[in-house]
Amino acid sequence: MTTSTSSRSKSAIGGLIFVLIGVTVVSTVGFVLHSLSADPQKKLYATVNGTMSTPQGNLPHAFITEGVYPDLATARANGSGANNNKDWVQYGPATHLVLPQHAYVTMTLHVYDSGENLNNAYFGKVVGTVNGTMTVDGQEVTGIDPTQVQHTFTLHGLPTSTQDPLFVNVPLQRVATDDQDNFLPTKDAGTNFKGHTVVFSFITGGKGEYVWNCEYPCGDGTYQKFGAVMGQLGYMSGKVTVA
Ligand SMILES: [Cu+2]
Repeated sequence: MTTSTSSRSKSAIGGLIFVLIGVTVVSTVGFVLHSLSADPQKKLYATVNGTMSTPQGNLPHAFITEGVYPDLATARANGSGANNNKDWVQYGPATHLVLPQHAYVTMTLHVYDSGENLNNAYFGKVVGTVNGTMTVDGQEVTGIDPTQVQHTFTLHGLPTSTQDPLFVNVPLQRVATDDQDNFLPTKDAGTNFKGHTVVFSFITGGKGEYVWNCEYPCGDGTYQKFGAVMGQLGYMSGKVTVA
């Protein structure tokens, strides 16, 4: 009798320990995944200023500005990269952008990096913007030479999503370099002649969660230049919340 009670309580304790281990494993995994996907910087909110008349009626006109930098020092010199610790190419000051729903969004990118060839010429085209165009240093274009790209801003949804589709691709014109890899001055006063200014607009639908990334392989050689920076949130990829 005593034996059977004690073995029953032993197996109850064993069961409890098993459950506790299970809970610990699940919460540790959850915590790790959560911290890996946490925003590396503060969110950047688009500011609304006036309205824009569009085929979909008068929409709030929202503005948002980001920079694209070749390294941490250039990012910091331009007020970006405060929370970044890797000396990598990077977008800034934020990689989680918040845009208003049903709005005409004008995005300005000041871009300071050099570059090479795209591995997929598709991303050299402007896709999903108003009129299918962007301006580069004030000149309207529908794409750029795929050998002259520094990075891309490619905004998209997730395949399983039920929210409104949103796809924008903008290739960013590289800054030319001399044969010692020094940046050559540009003609763009908006970047103090150190980069290019890229402006484009697109129209948001309803609320949703989207992601963006760079489609120019700018990482290290781990896998076809898709290693390092291309695999870490907060530099060449991030989130877009339409709220
Ligand atoms: Cu990139």
